[in-house]
Amino acid sequence: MPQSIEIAPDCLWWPELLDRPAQEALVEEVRGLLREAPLFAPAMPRTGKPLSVKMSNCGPLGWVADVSGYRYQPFHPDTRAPWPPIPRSLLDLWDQLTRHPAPPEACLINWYAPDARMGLHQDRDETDLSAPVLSLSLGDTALFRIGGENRSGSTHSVRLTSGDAVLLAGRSRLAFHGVDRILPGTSTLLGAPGRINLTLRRVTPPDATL
Ligand SMILES: O=C(O)CCC(=O)C(=O)O
Ligand SMILES: [Mn+2]
Repeated sequence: MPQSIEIAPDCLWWPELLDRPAQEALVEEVRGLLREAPLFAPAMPRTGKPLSVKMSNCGPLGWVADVSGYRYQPFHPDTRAPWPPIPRSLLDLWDQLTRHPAPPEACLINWYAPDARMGLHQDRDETDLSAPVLSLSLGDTALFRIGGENRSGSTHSVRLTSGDAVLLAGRSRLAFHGVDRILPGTSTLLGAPGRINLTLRRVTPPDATL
């Protein structure tokens, strides 16, 4: 198991887990996924206010957000086509880093343009909250903020750089977290400023898909 740093209880960070060739290969896979399932513009429930991050998904389920709420669904909100499968390389990383007995069902693809951010939130739309959440960073550095299970609790930040992985597990599975901003121009990986984040999640209890 590669060396990790515990940045909050049971929240592990692997700085530069993926070397440059692995990052380049993953970016190529993501570009292919986005040709099949183009980025869509998620919106806040009720108000319909757009989020600054653009999104897509791969896997049997994808996370979507619109005026009617946050949810997982098996098809793209614009094209209505099923999401493409999760690449083998990501399934292998999930097995290696989570040791979770069931595979992820959703891989959210977040695209951060230079001015995009993600407010403090919990990942809690999954039915199976015992499974961890694994996130990978590609491209520009992000100021990632992590706290505890109460929104008003103390938080601290780490700089996630390209190739880093973060696992929200155990006591941090429901920790509040977010991205304050990205630092445009800190990576040459994408050939343009911006950041891709891939978030892998198990959504349903394992026997639900048997
Ligand atoms: O971009 C990140 O590092 C975090 C993404 C995230 O928290 C989410 O998609 O729920
Ligand atoms: Mn999250």
